[in-house]
This record gives sequence, C-alpha cells and structure tokens, in this order.
Amino acid sequence: MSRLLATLCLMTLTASAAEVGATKPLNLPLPDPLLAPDGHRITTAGEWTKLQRPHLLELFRANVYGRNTVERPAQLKFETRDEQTALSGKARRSQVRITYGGPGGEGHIDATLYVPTASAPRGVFLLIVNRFRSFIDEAETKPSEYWPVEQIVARGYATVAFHYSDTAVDKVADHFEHGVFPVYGPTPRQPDSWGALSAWAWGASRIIDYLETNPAVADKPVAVIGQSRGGKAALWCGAQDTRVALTISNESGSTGAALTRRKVGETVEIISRVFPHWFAENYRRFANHEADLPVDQHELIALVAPRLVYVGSAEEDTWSDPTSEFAACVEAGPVYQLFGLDGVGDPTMPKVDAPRQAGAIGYHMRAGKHNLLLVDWNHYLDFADRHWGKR
Ligand code: GTR
Repeated sequence: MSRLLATLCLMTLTASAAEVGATKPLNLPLPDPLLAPDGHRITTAGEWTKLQRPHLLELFRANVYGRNTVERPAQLKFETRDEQTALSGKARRSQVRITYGGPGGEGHIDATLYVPTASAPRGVFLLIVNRFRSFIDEAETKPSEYWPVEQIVARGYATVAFHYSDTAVDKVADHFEHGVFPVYGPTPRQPDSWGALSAWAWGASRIIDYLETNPAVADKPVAVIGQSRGGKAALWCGAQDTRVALTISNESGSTGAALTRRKVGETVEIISRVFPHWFAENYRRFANHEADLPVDQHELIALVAPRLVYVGSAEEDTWSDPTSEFAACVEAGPVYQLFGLDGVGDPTMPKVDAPRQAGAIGYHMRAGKHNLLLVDWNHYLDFADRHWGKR
C-alpha cells in the first residue's frame, strides 16, 4: 500500500468543525486524532493516554520536529547569580544560570525570574523570548509589552523568561554548531534529529526543572508561552512535557496552531525551505505533499489534553492563518471530551476581542498585527485566573 493510501486510511473527512467562520467552510480531510493505528477508535481517556498519545508524539517527532537526544540531562546545574528586590519592592528578581552538560561539552541558559512579594504567586508564566534579549535585560528600565513583568506581577503571578538562542541559534548558517547540538548530538545528524524548535522547547522544560527546585514557586502551576516561532516551541513543549499546566501559543501559525492542510499563509514548502533548521530534515519531504503528513496541527493541540491550552490570533496576521488556528482548536475538542472537558465551545469563529475562555481550550482573536501585546497577556492572565482560581 502506498504511503499516501495508508495515510488516507487513517483519516476521516471531518465536516464537523469544517464550518469554522460563517463564510469560509474549511472542508479539510484531516487525520482523526481518535483513530488508532490499527483502525480502532479510541473511546476512553485511558486508551488515549496509554496508546494514542505516545503514538502521535512519535509521529510528530519522526516527521516534524525531530527527536531529542536527551530529555533532562544527568548534568544539570542551577546557580542563582543575583537576587534582589525589584519593581519598587513588588517583586524579587533572580538571575539564574542553568548549565547543561553532556558528551560534547557544556552550554547554559540564563533565566530571569520575578516573584511577587505581596502574596504567594498564583502560578508562573514562562516566556520563550525569540526576539531581542533586551526584552529580558531591560524589562524594568525599558518595559515592553512583549514581557510586561510589572503587570504580570501585579496580577499575582510569577514570571520567568529566557532567550531561545541559549539552546539553539536561529540561523540556518549556524549548521547546528551551537547550543544543545554539539553537546548532545547526534553526530552525524539523522533525518529525524531534533531541530531548533525542539531545542527551544527543551530549554523551557529545563527552566521548569529549575522552578521545581525554588521553594517560592515549586508547587505553582506553570504556563509556557511563546510568540510566533516561540509559540510553535511553546506548543511542542506543552505537548510533550506534562508538567506544563497551561500551554499558550500566541500567533504561532504554520507548524504551530494552524492546520497544515489548509495551505493558507505560510506552507510547509515555504517554512521548511526558509527555516530548515527549525525542524527534522524529514519535514521537507512534505513540502507540496501536505496530505501525506500522518499528522496535522490540531493533534498537537490535542496532545496537551487534559491540561489547559490557549491559542491567540491577530486579525491582520494572515500569514499565521487565524481561521485555521481556531479550526485546529475546534478539531482538538473530541480529545478533551474524552476527559469530560469542554474544548473551545462554539465552533463558529469568535468576533475580534471576544475571547472564548470557558472551556479547557482558550482562544482569542485580537485586532491588529502579528505581535505579543499587553492585550494578549491580559487575556492569558484572565484565563489563568478563571481556571487556576478553581483549583
Ligand atoms: C516568520 C515565519 C513564521 C513566524 C514568524 C515569527 O518569518 O514565517 O513562521 O515564526 O516569522 O517568528 O515572528
């Protein structure tokens, strides 16, 4: 049987959430997350967790993001290099160096953590910074909406950020010569070796390793958040690492929350050509052959179940295809239902600035362009208040 035929056997034509958006039915033939490899239908949360979840994770590793050579390494060191009162006494700020070691040497991740002083934090927002490092270094002296530490702390949450280049340099020309790759290999690289997105997701998990050792936040729920390429990494982190209580993808688009098969905005052909270092080399095989991919991105969202997940879109960010970011949330719903949880609710596209936050899958579409703004953060903080408040 050809690979295409085999793939088609694993799919059902899902017309259900195809009706996303009043005017644009998607009508996409998507892989059914509940169809097991032997053709039987997953009907219980137990079967999902034991059989289907590992199966889908493996498909994403083999075909999309690549396979990590290591999870938590044996050589991992946490060192608090500086700790001070910050934000006029409203927070304690710690600078922490996380040193990771392996057969090929050492690397490090520098994390900056703010913990509110007024009362115990309600949770921790862990941001993968994929823009300027100054967003971290100047969070107090030149505050940005990208990481609005003062506002996050004022809402009663701790927050920690790291720069993604501490685990993988975001340049094709780097040829995997820095970050985790020389430390852990594999050498030579294989068609399914981890790419930069996996390395960034891995970095977020190492920050969680550290948070677990810090008594001020150790028992608090962790939200992992990223914007765009950082949002793709946040989703991949939340899909794999069950310690992530809330996974937030802000405008992650192609190979993030957006459905690959819709081919609107950035396609596999474009993304795997322009950013080949983000993925397993195998991903390139699906350029212009999206239908052959054994997964689609609603299944990445579903891998977070039963934990909370939130997808944020922006109206003018057509490159990320907001319509299919929302459709992917709808299509992940049946997996949440196995756990007795509501997903994103109503399958019609929400209006601008009318967030959906009642179920375990949150969604909002805000006005404006591709960016991570205070208005996005406020929606995420509202969602955490609402769901973690119930804990
Ligand atoms: C674009 C890329 C997107 C998205 C974005 C970003 O160039 O095509 O996939 O990741 O960058 O990270 O802002």
